Amino acid sequence: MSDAVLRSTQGRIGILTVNNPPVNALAAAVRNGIKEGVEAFGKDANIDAIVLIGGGRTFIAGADIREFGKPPSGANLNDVIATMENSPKLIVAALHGTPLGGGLETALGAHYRVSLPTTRMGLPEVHLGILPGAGGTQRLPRLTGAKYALDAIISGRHIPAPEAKSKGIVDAIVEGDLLKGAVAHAEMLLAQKAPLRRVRDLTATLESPDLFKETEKAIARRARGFKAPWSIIKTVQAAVELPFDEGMKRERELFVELLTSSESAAQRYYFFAEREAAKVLDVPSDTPQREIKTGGIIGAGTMGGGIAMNFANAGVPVTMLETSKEALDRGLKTIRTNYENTAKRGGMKAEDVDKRMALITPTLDYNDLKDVDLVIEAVFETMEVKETVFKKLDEVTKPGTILATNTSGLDVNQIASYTKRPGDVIGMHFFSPANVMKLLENVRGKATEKDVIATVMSFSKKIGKIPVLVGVCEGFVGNRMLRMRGIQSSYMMEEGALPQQIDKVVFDYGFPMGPFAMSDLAGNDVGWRIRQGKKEKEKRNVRYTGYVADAICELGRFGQKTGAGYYKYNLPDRTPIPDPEVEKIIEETSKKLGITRRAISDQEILERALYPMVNEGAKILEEGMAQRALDIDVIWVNGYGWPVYRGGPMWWADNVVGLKTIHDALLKYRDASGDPFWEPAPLLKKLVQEGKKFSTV
Ligand code: T1G
Repeated sequence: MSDAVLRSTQGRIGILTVNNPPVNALAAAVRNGIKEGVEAFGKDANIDAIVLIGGGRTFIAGADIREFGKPPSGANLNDVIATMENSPKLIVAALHGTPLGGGLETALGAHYRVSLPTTRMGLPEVHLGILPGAGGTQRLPRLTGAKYALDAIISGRHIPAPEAKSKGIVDAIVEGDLLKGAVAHAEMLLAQKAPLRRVRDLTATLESPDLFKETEKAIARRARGFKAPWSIIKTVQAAVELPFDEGMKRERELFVELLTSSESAAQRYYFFAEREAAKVLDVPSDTPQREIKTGGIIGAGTMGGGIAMNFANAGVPVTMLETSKEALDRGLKTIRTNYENTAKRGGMKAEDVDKRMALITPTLDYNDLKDVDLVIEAVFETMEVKETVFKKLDEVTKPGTILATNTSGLDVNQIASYTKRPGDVIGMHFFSPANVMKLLENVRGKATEKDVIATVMSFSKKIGKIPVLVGVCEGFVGNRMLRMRGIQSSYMMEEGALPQQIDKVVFDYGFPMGPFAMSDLAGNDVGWRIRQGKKEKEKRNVRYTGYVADAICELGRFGQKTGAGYYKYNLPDRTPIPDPEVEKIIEETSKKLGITRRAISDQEILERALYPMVNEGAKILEEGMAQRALDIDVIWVNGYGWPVYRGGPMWWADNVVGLKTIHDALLKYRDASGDPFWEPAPLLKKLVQEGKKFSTV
């Protein structure tokens, strides 16, 4: 008997406690332990009922994802659950923490379920590119009806216990000591001679005959490119239309199909990558951290305001500084409007709007920041302004205050050099809108102290962000790689492709939109001013990328905000419409550049848009600007819309395309264009020679 499932008794109640920290994942030993425990108590004349409970912080949080793809060992989960369901002794599952996936499915195999009020349960397999493969798609609809089950399984959301009770997923909410409550509940059921109620015997009600068709329509946009949501619809349909065992067969077929798909392999990789990215290789997890009880924000503009909201959302008081009362009032007004809109959409309680606003203190005086623990500067992106701000912060804030800059590409080491405490300076690059976007690129300067890094990485999680640590280089990781796609997209436009063709290829690959629609959204004038500022056009032996972009900007085509950019827009409708005017500008530009336009295939567009990003990723890795390839993937999936079912640029290169294919294609384009832009990164060459992957770096 392994100690993955501990057996004990209380009176005539047998207790099975799952003991597999940190989240009681259903590893083989756990599956065996539950099955053997139920069978043993089933034969034990001194036992009348069984309670299944999780030790530690949660009931079973699902199958052990690390076991996927490995040869099966131990009892099959469906057999374990069938053993529970067919047990001669009444079984009560006692739920706390996060009973998820196979964990909730196991609980649905019990005859009754009780839960703490704080428990959050669900079937989130869709986030791993699969579906519940242990009866969840057949049993949940039998408890809640098809409509609710379909939404719960397609969204993969965590269901709060009170809602689960109202839907019949759990039978009772237990306050205080869960085990005591569960044993009492079992004894009450025994006293009532309650039946051995099997969920499989219930009927899955279909609330409306068009449910499945309507659901397909409803999810079409957000489920684009994913496989699992569509299979989930088929499984719940089977639950409604087929007898239980046939429905289970259908579930198994579709489960195995998804489990062996590249999409699920990518999403399972990403599950662990996101967690690994939070760890810093040379900063141990027990590194002492500085306490962040209060914050300060310099700048109440779009970024500053959004960042301040993150603090308030996490209950951390924050002081927001601006140079003028107008700017301060404008910033506060925007924040309040954002909160009020969220409350209108039901995303927060109306009374919480004032509570959050009360945590944000406006000021015009730097001295009001002297005692804060963390200051984040979000002012205009010029080094002159950064210098003024950091010299002032160095002067007024107490020793130990962490000084962070939200710059999206300026040299963090230079900014740190404006202070006498460069070890306390770090970059915290938020993405717009800062109160919504999950990604946070934390930028480690050459002097940044380890306790500052440890503090900022965990504080990032506290404010609901997914932190990734990167080094100081132009554009850090995300923008630096994005620039590569931008360069080739401009060149392909001059050589023969049109914005709508390039955007369609990138969109069909799975990005929310292509580079030109994105530029129209962000405003083409932003890049135009930067190009003019940097006099890029005059640079010798660097092929300029802005000929077409400049031409449309000179006509005031700044994008959505002016109703025209690379596309035209029938505002307020923001659907991009291809514009013959732009086509004419592009053709004239090609002529001026002496370029004979040619047909460019979608495959060439995909390669020229994405392969240089992978190559730049290799350079970033070899320069140590990212710790691991997975960090780059987390940045791209979370901050730049890389479809998660493709894993991210580095995983995709490693596992779908293959590094040799990319390497050889780069050489092909180099030789065809003579442009050193295409030179494969030394790391890529080395890995190809050694037959290795980015994941090994
Ligand atoms: N398998 C293996 N390891 C897991 C795991 C799992 N299911 N869940 C978590 N871990 C590890 C995680 O990698 C981390 O490790 C540590 O536990 C703490 O996790 C048949 C097939 C439970 C809400 O999708 O959503 O059941 O980094 O940092 O923020 O139908 O983990 O410390 O080394 O995330 O408090 C379905 C996945 C599986 C739930 C806790 N279940 N887990 O969040 O901690 S598929 C899930 C979570 C399935 C059946 C199918 C979260 C959590 P390390 P953490 P957390």
